[in-house]
Amino acid sequence: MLGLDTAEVQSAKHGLAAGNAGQPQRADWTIDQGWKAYTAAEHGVWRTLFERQSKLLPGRACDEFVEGMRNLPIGADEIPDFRRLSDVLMKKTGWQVVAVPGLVPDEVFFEHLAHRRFPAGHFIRKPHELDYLEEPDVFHDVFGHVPMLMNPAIADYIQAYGEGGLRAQKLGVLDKLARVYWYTVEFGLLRQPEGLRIYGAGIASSFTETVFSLDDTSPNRIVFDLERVMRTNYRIDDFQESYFVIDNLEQLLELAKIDFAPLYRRIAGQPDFDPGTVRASDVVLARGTGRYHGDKRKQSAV
Ligand code: HBI
Ligand code: FE
Repeated sequence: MLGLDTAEVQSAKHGLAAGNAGQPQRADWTIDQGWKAYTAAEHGVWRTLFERQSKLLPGRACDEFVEGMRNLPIGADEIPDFRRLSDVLMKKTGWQVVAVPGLVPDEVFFEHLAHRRFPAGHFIRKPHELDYLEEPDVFHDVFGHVPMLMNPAIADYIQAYGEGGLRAQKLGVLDKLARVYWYTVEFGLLRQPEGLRIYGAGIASSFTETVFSLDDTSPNRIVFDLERVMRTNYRIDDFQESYFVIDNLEQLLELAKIDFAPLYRRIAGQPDFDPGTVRASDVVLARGTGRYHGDKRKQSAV
């Protein structure tokens, strides 16, 4: 290994791991973040993403997100160091951030969450992928999720999701529970006195969806209802057709206390809803025009 310094070894690992998990070295799929191996170009991508998102989020992200961000060692200059994040998070809500190569198997993901460890992708997207990527990278996971983990309600809720995920897997109903995570932790909106605000990490880490979710007339904005959401399919490859809105983060804590088993039984065999469906029983805050996804469907039909 003479002549190969640690940084080079680490970058070789980055190259291998980015977007391609391969065989995990540890059973829990964690890896070293390899912070020293990030290149100037990688820190530069972080800066680009950080700066444009930081301009957009005031007045759009919820107060809890803004406060969490303010109290964490997350800035424009460099990709954050997970150890420093964990030091602050641990004191505040008992969470840690651990590095993973990308998506990990559901069970591994749930085990981490159940133990208040948030698995974060260690790689950063390439300059040509600023607005779309398939696997969660360090910008989505750290910029999007970690500020919310400073909030005690979200902190407990995500742990409960990890525990609930393990149970749901055994019951064969994970698809139902995953929808709840999707429409809250990833794409949730919150009603605050000044108006609708973002708390979902999938939105908060996306330049284009931040604007679409709040300002576009296309999507539906519907008051969150647990059973309704459990029955609603979602889009993984594009903006959501519907967003579900809660009134405060403590509502999520209430959700975490519910025994889902009877709900799973009740909705078993009932039909699922398409992502864009509005039901008569919905409390609709804004009925979407559906224009955005309608146009796309027309284009792909040609
Ligand atoms: N792995 N790293 C990572 N991040 C996720 O958000 C993630 C995952 N594995 C599975 C998964 N999410 C979801 O499919 C579960 O929440 C159902
Ligand atoms: Fe996420």
